[in-house]
Amino acid sequence: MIYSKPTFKEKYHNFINGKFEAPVDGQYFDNHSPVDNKVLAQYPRSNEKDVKLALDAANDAKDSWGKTSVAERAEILHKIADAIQENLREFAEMDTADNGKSIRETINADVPLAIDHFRYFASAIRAEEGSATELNENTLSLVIREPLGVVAQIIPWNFPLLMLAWKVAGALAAGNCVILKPAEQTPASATFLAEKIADLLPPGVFNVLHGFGPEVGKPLASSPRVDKVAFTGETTTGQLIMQYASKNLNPVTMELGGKSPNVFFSSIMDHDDAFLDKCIEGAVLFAFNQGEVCTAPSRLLIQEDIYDAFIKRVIERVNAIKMGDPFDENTMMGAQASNDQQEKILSYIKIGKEEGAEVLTGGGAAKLEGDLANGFYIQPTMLKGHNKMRVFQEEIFGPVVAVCTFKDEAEAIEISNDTMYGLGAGVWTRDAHQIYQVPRAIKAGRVWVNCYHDYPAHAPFGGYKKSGFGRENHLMMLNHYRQTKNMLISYDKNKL
Ligand code: TXE
Repeated sequence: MIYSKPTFKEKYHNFINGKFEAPVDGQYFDNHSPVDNKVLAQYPRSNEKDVKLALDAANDAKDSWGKTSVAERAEILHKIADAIQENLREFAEMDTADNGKSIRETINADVPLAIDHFRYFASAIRAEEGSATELNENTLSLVIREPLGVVAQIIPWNFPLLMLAWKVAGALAAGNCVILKPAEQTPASATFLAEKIADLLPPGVFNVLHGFGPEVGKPLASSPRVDKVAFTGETTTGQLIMQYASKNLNPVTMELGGKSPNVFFSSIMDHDDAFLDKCIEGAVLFAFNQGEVCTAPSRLLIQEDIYDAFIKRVIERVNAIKMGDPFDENTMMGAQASNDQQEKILSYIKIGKEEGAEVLTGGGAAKLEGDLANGFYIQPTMLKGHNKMRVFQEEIFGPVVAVCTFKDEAEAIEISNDTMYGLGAGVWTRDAHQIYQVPRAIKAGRVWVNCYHDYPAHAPFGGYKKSGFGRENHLMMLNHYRQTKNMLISYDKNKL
């Protein structure tokens, strides 16, 4: 079945104070689809004047929203989930048109997961219990959580709706007002969501500002009228955003880049069975979402005694990946998110070749036919080399995996930890000792063992080292969006 590109209006607006507002200075930018490089629609090129309007709205709304009952907030979050569910196909088609990823991913993963994140936080806040401790017979310690107030959330383009859900669901559940800045490459689904939920939330609780990082993200993150900044994107952008927020001593959470190792031990080839097939699929997941995933398993580490046999089967599987029209439900890999992104990936493939890496498969742009010839497609590419090469150290953010071998467990751990990042990792083995000890030794916030690319709402996600800090999803996210108040109550009539 071939899905269709949704119909876009010519022009969209910001969503501020429960209404769609044209940008104050009347400037817009064209949003192109990476599928065929055609213009989808125009979005506001906002600046600090629009930021001020959103800040006014959110600050006006924060006290009353922060005081809504948990039950009321939970019900609203469920209704947001319902609204996405009712429009699942449109959201999927919109993200496919906007980002270029295949419809089978948006319809089966991105949108259902976004729904589940709203449902998870709706349920999680109902199940929370407080803490009261009797410190001695006359003193009670109460721990109370309060919303922070207004939070700025700046998100990237690789999972437009899902990254929104990761940020917004927890923040609203904790009782905050949100000002969201979607990536300029993928503004569509945030606006579509605002249309669908405009009547569900009081004005000012959820605001969407479109535009470019330095023009709208910077004044937002620098404002003393926000109480927290949450960011997902490139490590260097995260460092800038921390500087802006530091002027106000505002808390930040940072979900940044990665160069995740995916480690395959010899024991996987002890039997030719379903588990080995699963391992081969796991090795090919570098191409999932065109490799535009912060936890993409972009370094493939294979124990040297199984290298020849294993890599042969992995390459066969990579060569069977069906590239093509992202709207075709049989397509596994669609377009890269933008022209810039395609150029960046091609430049890294060139760097890899110049560094002496061996091209095992792929190695260039993919040529598609018709309108798709104008889109931004890359062949899934495997480069064999060693961990000191730039293609092993720097985030490419494309369907390019850097492959190397290792001798033993100690070397696998050493190579895994030898980058500045620490976001994700995969470990594949039949050995019970390795199943526990190797993930414990890898410095990364999420280590998948005998699986990969699973992102449940109730498991914490975040980075070590230069991959950031703070956690998203799971109950612990709520405390990144709340103040902790301690009340110490004395019942002693006499002593201080
Ligand atoms: O990211 P940016 P870009 C990596 C990936 C990719 C590279 C560049 O390697 O190739 O980053 O992508 C906003 N103040 N990741 O340029 O710049 C911007 O408008 C405030 C990894 O798109 O980090 C967008 O909304 N905001 C990654 C968001 O930041 C600013 C996901 C992300 O853009 C800003 C995306 C500024 N000065 C890219 N500059 C991951 N880890 O998931 C930009 N922005």
